[in-house]
Order: sequence, then C-alpha cells, then structure tokens
Amino acid sequence: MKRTLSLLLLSALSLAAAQKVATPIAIGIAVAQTSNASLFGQEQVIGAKLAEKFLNARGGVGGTPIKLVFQDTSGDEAGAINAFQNLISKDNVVGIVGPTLSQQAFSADPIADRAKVPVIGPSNTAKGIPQIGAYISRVSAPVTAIAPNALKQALKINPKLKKVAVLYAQNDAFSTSETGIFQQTAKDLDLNIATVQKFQTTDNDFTTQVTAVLGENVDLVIISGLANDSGNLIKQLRQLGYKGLIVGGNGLNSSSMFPICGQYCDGVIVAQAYSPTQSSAANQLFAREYKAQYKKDPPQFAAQAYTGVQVFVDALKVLDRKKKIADWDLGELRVALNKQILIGKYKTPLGELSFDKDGDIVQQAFYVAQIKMKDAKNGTFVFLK
Ligand code: LEU
Repeated sequence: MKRTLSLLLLSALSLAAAQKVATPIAIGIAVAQTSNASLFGQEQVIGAKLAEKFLNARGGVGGTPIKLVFQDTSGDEAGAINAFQNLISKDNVVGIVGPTLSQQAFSADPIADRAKVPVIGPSNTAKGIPQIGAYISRVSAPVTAIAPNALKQALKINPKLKKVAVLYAQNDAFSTSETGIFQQTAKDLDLNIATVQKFQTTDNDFTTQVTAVLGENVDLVIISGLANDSGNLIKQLRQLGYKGLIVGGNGLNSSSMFPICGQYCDGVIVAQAYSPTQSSAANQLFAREYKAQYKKDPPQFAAQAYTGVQVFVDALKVLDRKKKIADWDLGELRVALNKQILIGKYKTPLGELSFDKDGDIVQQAFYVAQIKMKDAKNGTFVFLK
C-alpha cells in the first residue's frame, strides 16, 4: 500500500518534471486591469495585444503562435502575487511581462524568481528591480536614466529657475525612488529645494501640501506620484494660484491623467523612454499599426509592454532553432529562456536594446515631452528638442 502510494507520488512528480511546453506558447501578462493603476495597465494591455497580433502574423516562434494569458494584478501587492502564482502554476506560462508598479514588483517578482520563471518588467522604474533576482529583467529604463532629463529640460525652458518644491507619494516604492533622483539632480543643477512635501497615492485633497508650496514662492514644482493623485495635485496647485513650471515623473506619463487635471495639465514636463518618432524600422511598424487602430500616437507604456512581449518572442525564436519549443520541458525552457533574454540584442520600438548583467535595460535614447491640452479632456505629449 505504502509502496504503491510512493510509486504514484513518484510518477506524479516525474510527470510534473517532464511537463512539455503547451502550444500555442503561453506568455503571461500580469498588469493592472482594475484599480487606479489600470490607468497605466490599460495602455499595457493594448501594447501587449498589438505585439501578439503583429508577431503571430509574422510566424510567431518558428511557425508556432504565442498566446498571451492575462491575469489582473489590480493595484496592490496581494493582487500581483496572486496573478503571478496563477500564471506560474496554473497557466504554465514560459515567462511573465509585469507587474505594473514597482511597489508590486518588490513583492511578486521574488515568487517568480524562486520558481525560476523569467519576468520582464514593462514599467517598473524604481532602483533595485533587476537586482531582485537572476530571473528579473526590465525594459523600462530606471529613474536614474529618466528623471534628470526632465529637470534639465525645465532649465532650458527657464534658465533662471532657482527655487523648487518637491512633492512625492511616500507609500509608493517607485515614487520614493524617483524623488530621490529628482532631489539629487536638483542639487547637482544648483537648484534650491525650498520644501519637500509628502502625500499618499490614495489622497484626493492636497490643500496642506499646496499651501506649503505657495508659501515658498517657488518657480518649479517637481512631482513623483501615480496618475490619479498627481492629476488632482496639479489641478489643486493651479486652482490655488501656482503659476510656475511643473515637472512630473513617470507616473504622469499617461494621457489617462488628462481627464483628472483637465486644462490644468497643460505645460507639465514629463521625461520619456519612448518616442513615436524614433526612427527604427521596428518602431515605424509599431507606431503605424498603433495609429491605424487608435488614431493617435502610441504612449510609452504601450510601447514598453509591446517590447516586453517582443523580447520573449525573439529569445524563444533563438531557442526554437536549437530544439522546437514544443519539445522542451517547461522548467528547462524557462531557465534557458531567461539566459537567452539576457544575452540577446533586440530591435524594438524603443530602439535597439540589450540587458546589463543584472537584467537592467541598456537603451540608446531618451526624450522629454510637454503636455498640451486641447480641451478639458484631450491633449497630447509634445516632444521637445
Ligand atoms: N514607473 C512606475 C513604477 O515603477 C509605474 C508606472 C506605470 C507609473 O511603479
């Protein structure tokens, strides 16, 4: 009896160990489809789906199509952990593009790392993300590479800038990471930080912070937060009379914010890791396809999510030429895929990219844009020279 049981157990175990890769090839997408973070997540879903359609139309992985499996992370850590667990153990994906927020990545990524499942962060920009583990990389350039560009651009627009106010969401890992870089860069550029104000991503009323900022007579305000909070903060700053320049961080890089701050979004300066005019063939194709469908330029978070899926497909193609993906053992494929991701070079909508030894993106060009509102709901990011 005992023997039969252990035999059964053994064969179940070896079955699990010898699990083949399903076709179509399942790639997990774990982004925020609900909650306030879905303001970004919606753009990521669109980008990922475009990649699926586009890459499958061009033969997928050596003739085998890919299939995206979506698990909603919502906006918190628990949601991201749950999504990752489902993708890893239930959906048997080869790897995961996600999650949306760094705050979520610090909790969910270690689970994938322990399970030896490659994760490509599509938008996580806090310091320390690729260092979470060997299986974690990202296609979203870190705050260190992005944030300083916005401040330099602000100084170009107004070389007389001297006194600045800094505000950030203290309950968000990315926002606290980004404000550190903003503050350091401000000092390096000889700007005088008159006040540092904190808020929560869940806040709606910013009277206290705005009053403190107005009391300092600053000529630049620098904000690190997410879309809903930052949108309301900008609106209240302007309504209460602030007239100077505003620099927003990565959390302000979405047109989903426009209906929140409305006409008051006008003029906000935001650094970009993607430009619709980037001249590579890969981007021309992506931008054309996106524009045909959505009648506007593709946003950064869509381009990065597209790139995440593309990196998986390009790396899978290399492995497929050695041995057809369907013949791989899933566990072995995940390990080999992670290695391949890290050594590859990719021609993507973000331009040509590769990864450093930690899995951080090595990207060639960055940009800065300024928001131009047409009316209370619609506007565009105008790229600056
Ligand atoms: N860059 C942010 C982060 O790392 C997310 C983005 C969607 C605003 O959390």
